[in-house]
Amino acid sequence: MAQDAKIEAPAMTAAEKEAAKKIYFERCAGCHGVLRKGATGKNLEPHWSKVEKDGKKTEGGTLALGTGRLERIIGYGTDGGMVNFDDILTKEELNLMARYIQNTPDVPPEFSLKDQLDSWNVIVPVDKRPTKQMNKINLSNVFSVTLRDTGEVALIDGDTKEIKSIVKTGYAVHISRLSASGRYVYVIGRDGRVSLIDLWMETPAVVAEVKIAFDARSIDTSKFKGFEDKYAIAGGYWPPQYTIMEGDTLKPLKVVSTRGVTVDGDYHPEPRVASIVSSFIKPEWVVNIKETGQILLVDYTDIENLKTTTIGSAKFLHDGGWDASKRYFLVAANASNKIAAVDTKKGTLAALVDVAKIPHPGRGANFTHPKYGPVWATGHLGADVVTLISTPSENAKHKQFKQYNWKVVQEVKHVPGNLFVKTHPVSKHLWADSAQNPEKDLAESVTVWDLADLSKPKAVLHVAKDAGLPETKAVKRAVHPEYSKDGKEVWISLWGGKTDQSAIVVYDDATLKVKKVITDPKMITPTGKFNVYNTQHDIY
Ligand code: DHE
Repeated sequence: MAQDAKIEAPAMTAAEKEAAKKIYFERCAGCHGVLRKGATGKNLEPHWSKVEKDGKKTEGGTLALGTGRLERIIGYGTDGGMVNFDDILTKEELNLMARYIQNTPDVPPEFSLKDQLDSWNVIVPVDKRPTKQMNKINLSNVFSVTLRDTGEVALIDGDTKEIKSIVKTGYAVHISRLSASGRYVYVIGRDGRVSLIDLWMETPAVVAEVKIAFDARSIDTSKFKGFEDKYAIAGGYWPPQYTIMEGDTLKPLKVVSTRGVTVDGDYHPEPRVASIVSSFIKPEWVVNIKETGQILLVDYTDIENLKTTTIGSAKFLHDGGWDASKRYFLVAANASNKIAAVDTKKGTLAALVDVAKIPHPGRGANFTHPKYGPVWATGHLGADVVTLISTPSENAKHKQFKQYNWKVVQEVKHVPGNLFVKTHPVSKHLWADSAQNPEKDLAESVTVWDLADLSKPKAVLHVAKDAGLPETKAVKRAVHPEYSKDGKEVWISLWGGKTDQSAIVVYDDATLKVKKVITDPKMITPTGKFNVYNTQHDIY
């Protein structure tokens, strides 16, 4: 689109800018980036131009779109995957955001090791903590549940379905991860606040906190033999960097910037840290850098002399999970429509697989396909399929499947707007949500397939209706299937508005019947749920 250099950005008062900045951080930065250079979402700079491979120059920008058009895009979304905000933002806020993004983005401040140390707070010192489990909860079947809009995490007993504790955390916790021992839960808020929860206390509570960034999504711990519970690592969206901390106190030890050059050879000022996972076969973390497409294998044996292997893959790395053997980590390069597979034993890229639009695996799902052997599954935000990729196996019985390795062996028909797929080693089912589908009924439902026959769904379960909550106009998104430790139950969050009654619906995986609807006035906007045992051992 031609860009008229004379167009000026709409004027804004300081108060308007402040209000817009807050909304941008909370609702937009995750997809479009703080500097608005785009990743999962489009570039939102006032002017941008890029030279395509054939030497053709393309120009565009928010200024050329103008306030009216931007208001409509933000309000109603687009076919390109932009979600609608007319049910979240008021008309005035839509106008405010349409004007704000035509102005030059502010560059937020950095956040140094000293800033992080200043924010560090050990609430219960290690020597004052219990030396054994002080409660009677079956800790390995506890679910750590994000209560997104209240900045809390609920710890729910998976056996009795009782909420055992609700702890204050950072804003909109993104994920929970477990220490190697299963004693500590690490959670990270979007605001970069890390909280360490000790499950051994009589009532599990936060024992240490630190802020590692202004904007963050990922955290994990050191899980290799000899390093259990020693370190934690958390990744920042802004500033683009990761921090290595002491595992039991969260004392920040080292900050490493991820600014650098993309796989195409261009410098990027905001390469955000996406998923992080701890290897079981080496003392390493796999750290996926979104905008550059570089996968870092960070060796934590000597953090003073940090050794990192940098593996080029594809731009816009996001979420991912292990294959069944836990040797290969498969990560979505979502806006590149690819899955990158890292061989963590060799420290090399095993494969770069072309898949349908915007893969979004969560952690993916591993099972043995009747025709193609071991496969890893990913859903898609932008396509109506669940993709199955064949993964290598050292089991002699799987020799005949080698020919399929790293190929897309099947695209199972689903609907667009999928966020998470899940199965369990003892389950005969594959579950997938469609939480971001524009149709209310589909957003409120999940689909289940029989692993022995993926030709058609076995059931589409309307989770919102099954919950029996009062019907409201607002969409109650059925999101994030998570198995119980024994693989016999599947828990689904119903993620509605902040003032709607929320619920977690627990299904029997064998019969697909509702076993329990967990509701509580204190359980507001549940999203991700992390079963202690399955998260500790990366079972999916
Ligand atoms: Fe997530 C995983 C980033 C929106 C719920 N999400 C991840 C991971 C990243 C990420 C990098 C992988 C972490 C890891 O494994 O170390 N998510 C982002 C975004 O940038 C994005 C697109 C926009 C944003 O502003 O945050 C985004 N995510 C969402 C949501 O809207 C969800 C549905 C609800 C919410 O809480 O905000 C959501 N993301 C989740 C969940 C996981 C996750 C539940 C963990 C999946 C798992 O099973 O491990």
